[in-house]
Amino acid sequence: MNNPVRLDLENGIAVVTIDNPPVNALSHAVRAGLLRMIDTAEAGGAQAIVLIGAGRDFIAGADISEFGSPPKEPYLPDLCRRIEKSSCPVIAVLHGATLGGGLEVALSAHYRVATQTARIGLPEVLLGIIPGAGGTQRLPRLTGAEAALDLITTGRHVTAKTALELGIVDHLANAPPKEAGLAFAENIKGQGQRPTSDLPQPDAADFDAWYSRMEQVHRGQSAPKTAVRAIEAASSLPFEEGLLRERDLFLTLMDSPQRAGLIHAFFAERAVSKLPELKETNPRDIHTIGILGGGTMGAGIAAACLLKSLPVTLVDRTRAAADAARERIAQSIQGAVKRGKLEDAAPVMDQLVTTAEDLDLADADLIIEAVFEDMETKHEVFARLDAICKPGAILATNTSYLDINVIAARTSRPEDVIGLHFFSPAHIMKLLEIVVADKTAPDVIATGFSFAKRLGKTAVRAGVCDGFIGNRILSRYRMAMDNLVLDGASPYQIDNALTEFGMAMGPFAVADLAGLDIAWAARKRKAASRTPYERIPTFADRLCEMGRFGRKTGQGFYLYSEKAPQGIPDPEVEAIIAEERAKADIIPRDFRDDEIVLRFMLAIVNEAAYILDDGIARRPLDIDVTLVYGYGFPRWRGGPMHWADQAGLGRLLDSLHTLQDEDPHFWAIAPLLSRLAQSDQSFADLNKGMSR
Ligand code: T1G
Repeated sequence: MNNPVRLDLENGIAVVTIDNPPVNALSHAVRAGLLRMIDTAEAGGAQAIVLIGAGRDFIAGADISEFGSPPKEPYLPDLCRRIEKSSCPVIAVLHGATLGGGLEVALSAHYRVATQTARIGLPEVLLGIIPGAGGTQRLPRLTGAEAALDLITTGRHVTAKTALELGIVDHLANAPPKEAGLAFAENIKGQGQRPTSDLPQPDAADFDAWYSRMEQVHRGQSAPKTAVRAIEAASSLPFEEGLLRERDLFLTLMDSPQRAGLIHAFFAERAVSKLPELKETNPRDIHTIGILGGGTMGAGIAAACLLKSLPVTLVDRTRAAADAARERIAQSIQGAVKRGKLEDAAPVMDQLVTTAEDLDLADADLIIEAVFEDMETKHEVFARLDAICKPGAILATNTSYLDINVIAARTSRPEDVIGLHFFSPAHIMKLLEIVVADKTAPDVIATGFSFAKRLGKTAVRAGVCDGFIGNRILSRYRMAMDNLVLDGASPYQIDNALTEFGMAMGPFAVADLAGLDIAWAARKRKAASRTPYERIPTFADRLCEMGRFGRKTGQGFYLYSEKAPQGIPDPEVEAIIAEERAKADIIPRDFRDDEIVLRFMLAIVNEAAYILDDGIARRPLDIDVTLVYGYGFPRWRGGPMHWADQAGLGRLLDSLHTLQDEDPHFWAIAPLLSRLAQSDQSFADLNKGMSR
């Protein structure tokens, strides 16, 4: 774009409009344009300057696609200083996204007016950085240190009304941005400039307490605790020195792998829905949802739909089962009320019909089956749905590993069949795997993605295989960790090493939560097809034989009690493991935490490379988003494929070769990984050109 900033004179007032779609980010051209227009307005003797954004947003912040390239002048902090020192009074009109550098521009203006649409915040910590253009120095001068600490360390957005209460804005307007700015300019005529930097320093807060809280809450992350130090500078240093301190801290974070990981995650989660078939196809209309099966998953999916105002008809086998499902759904909706997500449960519950009559699904536009995970049962269900549902209805299965091609073949309309794999609790977890079978029609895929968006979920396209993307990888890293236990590591050391690495939970704590009986049943089911090389976690079988199924039975790998709801290690489990090792003639050895983490990551990355080669995931970024949103992988590491690129594929390949010597079958190296490493390519190279 030639000139993304323009100036219009309106009765002696310069209206400067930033027009850089989609969100008016502060690209180099915008920064340069703003500087030029401030000069022009002053030279022309404007009485005031009104800053607005074209379209919905004021400014959504720095242009983060420029991060990682060498910065170009004018730099944002200098632009902000220039605005603040302008010889004309400057009024910023905050509307739509007014975030990050966008808010920093507004804080440098002399007056701030907000319209009702404004979403105001400094979300930099979510990108692994802190505000770098005076935000940590100016905001606390307006709001006090406590409120600034809260806003900057959470990165949360506030409404115009809250911003007024906090002292961030001077006035709320009920008019379009330009009119609001011009009217305000009239009102402040003759009042001159009012630089935020002239305001008194904020009082000190208990910065050390904030710092330790950030270390605890955001384990492993640098940005939130660094933000505390920057805000501390606002109360302890003169303004100019505070700016320099902020700059130093900001630049260190800009160079960090956490920043690179979080920016990768930001773009990856937007790229997952950029698929050729979605560009060319319109989704089908979805007004009503049918759900078959009212267990944990079915009820969770129903709650997810209801919370987004989609009417649901839920069918279970008996009236009593349907009533129980209604009760489960009501609890989830009540939970949303308690969490402040919803005001009143009643109108939401009014959109729900629970019944034992599957003919009631006849009019639904999208039917999601969430019955027992068993192929025979699924066959029956799909044959029935095929007979009942109207033409054009989408028949979805929530299976987490069964072959959807086989399920689709049971219907006369395989093109209408798709997998919608939700994660439990379905009304809370953000990930939805959209599993595309061989005959699924493109508009059905498009509908899956638009449905996910409607539910506020992040959808990833997956192909059909045992476990799709996520559970296939999970099963592989679980096996790697089980093998480590057999060889000498304790489940507690493994969980600890991986949570230190940043995983939300360790794999053994997760297994306890999911129920050890589930994996036990899967092991039994797969026993016949097991290869002779597969190692069996007999210690887990032993726990199950003792009725230790995890949290639901109060004991699994951990012991649970009212006093220790998160579980504590159990020496009895370690004794059982030792016995099983002895039976298998294994001489246990010690593993360092970094060896554990490396094996965990290699198991993921190697399996992911197979998944890419098999076409189950189209791009590495789809795998990154799956693991971050569905499996508690630390977002600030960008996802496993991004991690692998950072670690260096050549180095990882070397480590895999060493492991292959130890266990050639488990650690058989994915050809894609060798190809990439040998040609000096990365997973990021595979993402390129595939996300538009
Ligand atoms: N830079 C570049 N592109 C951006 C962008 C940004 N800041 N924000 C959004 N986009 C693109 C996005 O990739 C997508 O592109 C399109 O805009 C629409 O976004 C010095 C260092 C603004 C609330 O962190 O939170 O300022 O995919 O799909 O749901 O201190 O985007 O269509 O090609 O998300 O309506 C701080 C990040 C930067 C804001 C809009 N700012 N953005 O949400 O649409 S750091 C942020 C958002 C900074 C200074 C620092 C959201 C949104 P495409 P979208 P949306």
